[in-house]
Parts: sequence; structure tokens; C-alpha cells
Amino acid sequence: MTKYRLISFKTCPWVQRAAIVLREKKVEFEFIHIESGNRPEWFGPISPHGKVPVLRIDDDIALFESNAIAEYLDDTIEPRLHPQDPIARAINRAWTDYLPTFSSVLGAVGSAKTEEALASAREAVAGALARIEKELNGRGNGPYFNGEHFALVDAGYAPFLQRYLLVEELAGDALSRGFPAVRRWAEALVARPTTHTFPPAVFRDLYLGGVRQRGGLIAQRALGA
Ligand SMILES: N[C@@H](CCC(=O)N[C@@H](CS)C(=O)NCC(=O)O)C(=O)O
Repeated sequence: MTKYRLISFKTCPWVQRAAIVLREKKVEFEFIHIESGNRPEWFGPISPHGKVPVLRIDDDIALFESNAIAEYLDDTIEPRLHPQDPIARAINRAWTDYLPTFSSVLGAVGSAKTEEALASAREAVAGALARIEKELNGRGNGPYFNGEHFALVDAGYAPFLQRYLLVEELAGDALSRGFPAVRRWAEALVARPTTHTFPPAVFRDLYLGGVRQRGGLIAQRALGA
């Protein structure tokens, strides 16, 4: 039987994306959690960009970059998560390509250190959520990106939407409620068991611990409150 090992930092959203795809496909795999500040010697040679995730397959192959890993798993293991139709698949991939931008726009809210930075981060988030809201509204009632069937694009967005809801909770912010289709999508993704590597309450503490450590304004306010 093929042996899959996922090299991970515990709260990395890109790792989580790969883990979601493995869980959706009911593939048995093992996590190897390492720490960013204390990398084992074997990690450098298998990770050209020095990043997680890396998916080790048996002992000879190491795949890197979460999108490449997700696509590889979808090419090789049933059920197929990408849509069958080539146009639908291209559109799903196009929205998947937006993820790195989406990730940095959302991440800026937790790390903003001044009122001005926080206000402009929120404005950028509103713009990103509006873009996705418009796309989702043109697609029907969800609950997932393509409707009833969970797809690779959902696995990509789940970790970021999950984290953003936690940041909003910490901030006492309700920005995402102004985007009901996004909110519905985010909640459906958070409700899906394959989204979770850790029990939700454990992950919440792990993740918000990191946000607090970064010392942004919303973390300072939450601590000071
Ligand atoms: N484009 C990469 C992004 C992966 C990434 O940024 N991983 C972060 C952790 S979440 C990382 O390993 N950063 C290197 C570091 O912290 O030194 C992917 O999709 O796999």
C-alpha cells in the first residue's frame, strides 16, 4: 500500500488544504509536524522553497506546493473533486489561482498594528469578499462553490475562511455578515468534518495564539479588554 506522509506546521493553511483533499479521498496518511524555527535536516533537501506542505509518497517521492499536491491527488485517487466539465474546471482553477491574494488580504487584518492599517486591511477584505460574493451569487444556492458537490476549490478556500471567521470573532467584527453567500459558504466549509485536522476548540486556541503573538491591534484590544 502506498505510504503518504504530510510534512506540516500545525497551523499552516496550505498544509490543511492538502490534508482536506487526502481526507476527502479517504486516503490514510500520517502527519509529520515540524516547527518553522527548528527544521530537521532532512527537510531542506525535499522542500526547494523551504516551505510546507511536502507530501512524501513512499520513501522516494516528495511533492511540494499545495496546489500541485491537490491536483496530483485528484489526478490519481477517486473520487474526482474537480468538475468533469472542462469549462467548469477552468473556472474552478481560476478562482483557485486567486487564493494567494485572498490569503494575504485576509491575513493583513490580524497583523495590522495601527488604526490606519486595520481600516485599510478591512477595506481590502470587503473588496475581496464582494468579489467572491458576486461569483457565488451567480452560481446558485451552494452550499459549496459548485453547489452540492465539494470540490478542490472548496478545499483551497476552507482553511482561509475558517481562520478569517476566528479573527472576526476575536475582533468582535461582523464584516463577513455583509456578504451572506460567502458567509454561508464559509460556514458550510467549517461544518464539514474533513476541514479539521484538530478539534475546532484546540485549533482555535492554536491559531489565535499565533495571532496574539503577532501583536496586531485586534489581538492587543482583545487582550486589553
Ligand atoms: N505556495 C505555497 C505556500 C506554502 C507556505 O507559505 N507555507 C508556509 C507555512 S503556512 C511556510 O512553509 N513558510 C516558510 C516559513 O515559515 O519559513 C503552497 O501553496 O504550498
